[in-house]
Amino acid sequence: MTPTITAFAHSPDGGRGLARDMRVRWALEEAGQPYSVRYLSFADLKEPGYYAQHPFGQIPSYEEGDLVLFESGAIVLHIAQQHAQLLPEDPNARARGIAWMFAALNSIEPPIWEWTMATVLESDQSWYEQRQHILQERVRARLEQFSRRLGQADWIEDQFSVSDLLVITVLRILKESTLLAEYPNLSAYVARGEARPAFKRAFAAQFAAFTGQVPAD
Ligand code: GTB
Repeated sequence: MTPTITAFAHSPDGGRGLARDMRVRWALEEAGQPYSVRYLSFADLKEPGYYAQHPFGQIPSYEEGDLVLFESGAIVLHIAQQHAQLLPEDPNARARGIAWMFAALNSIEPPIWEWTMATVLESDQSWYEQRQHILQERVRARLEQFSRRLGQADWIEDQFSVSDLLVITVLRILKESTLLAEYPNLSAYVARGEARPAFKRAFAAQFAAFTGQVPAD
C-alpha cells in the first residue's frame, strides 16, 4: 500500500529541506518505497479533522492503510523496521541503531533547535548576544562530542543506516551557520549524506513542491 505523508503547502524553510517531512521523504527514498504527499496550509494543520491524525497539528504525519502515525522519528523508525538496508537485523546492532535515532532527536537536536529558534525569535532582545553565546556553546559541546565519536568514519556504524539519516537531517539545520564548519569531519559527513541518490530525490521532491512545480494532491 502506498503511504501518504503530509507536508507544508508553502514551507517556511524556503525549499531547503529543513522541515521534518524531509526525513520521512529521505527514508522512503532509501527504502525504494513510492509515496504520495498531502500538502497542507498552516490553517489546515489546526483543523479538527487533522488533529484527529496529528495531536499537535503539525507536519509530518503518515498514513498507510489503517495505520496513522505522527512524529518524524517514529515514522522513520516504522519505515526502517521494514527495510534491512536502513536498520541492521542483528538485534544488538539494531538496538544501537535505534539508540542513535533517539540520540539524534533527544541529545543532538535540542541544543541546535533552541539556538535556531533564538536566532529567529529573539534577535530584538537586549540580552540576545549574551544568550546566543550560551546557546552556541551548548551546540559546540554536542558537536565536539559527536565529532570525536564519528572520527574519520564514513558512518556511525559500518554501513549507512537510518541513524545517520536522522543525525544528518539534524546537523543540516546548522548548514548555513559557521558552527558546523568548525568540525570538518561533520561537514564532510553531512555532505556524504547529501550525496546519496535517495537524499537528492527527496530534496528535489520537496524543493519542487516549494517552487510550485508539483501540483498538490
Ligand atoms: N517532533 C515533531 C516531529 O519530529 O515530527 C515536530 C514536528 C514539527 O515541528 N513540525 C513543524 C510544524 O508542523 C514543521 S517542521 N509546525 C507548524 C505548527 O506547529 O503549527 C519544523 C520546522 C519548521 C520550519 C523550518 N524552517 O523554516 O526552516 C524548519 C523546521
